[in-house]
Amino acid sequence: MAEIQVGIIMGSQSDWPTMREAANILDELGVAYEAKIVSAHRTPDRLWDYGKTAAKRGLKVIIAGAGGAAHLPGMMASKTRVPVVGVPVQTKALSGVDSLYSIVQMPKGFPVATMAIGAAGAANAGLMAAGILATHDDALATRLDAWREALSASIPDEPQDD
Ligand code: RP5
Repeated sequence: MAEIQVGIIMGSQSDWPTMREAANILDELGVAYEAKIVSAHRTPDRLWDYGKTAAKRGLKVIIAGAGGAAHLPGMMASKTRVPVVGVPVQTKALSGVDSLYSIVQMPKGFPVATMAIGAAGAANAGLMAAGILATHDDALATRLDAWREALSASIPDEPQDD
């Protein structure tokens, strides 16, 4: 089995429908990943252990999604040098602007590469992780180029009536 180089973590089971978009992209591109629930507030010890061991376990990118007071991506970035890609999960109360602001405005020294709110952001997180890995993986780079070309080719020249 391929070595797991991407960790997808999320604050709650309720984040999975969003974060699955990242997993779907990685499946399409043949990138091995793990998916775990790691909550900054509900399971802080789990967060600490995950961050402490991430680099040693061979993770190259961590995709972290959370909603509301979304501290998971930033706290993970504080605990590991493995690059963290943050996904603000859309919330009912504030539509995910709360999540975005909680994730994006990191202090100097602990970056989180913050994606768009919701499903598009999660899918882009998968593509971002694949792009990072592709800098050192020619076969993946070829698959990613083909994925991007297929997307471009699927866009019609002209709009259609329904
Ligand atoms: C955050 O609280 C999670 O990331 C989730 O987006 C949000 C709500 O969690 P649940 O109450 O649905 O478990 O920690």
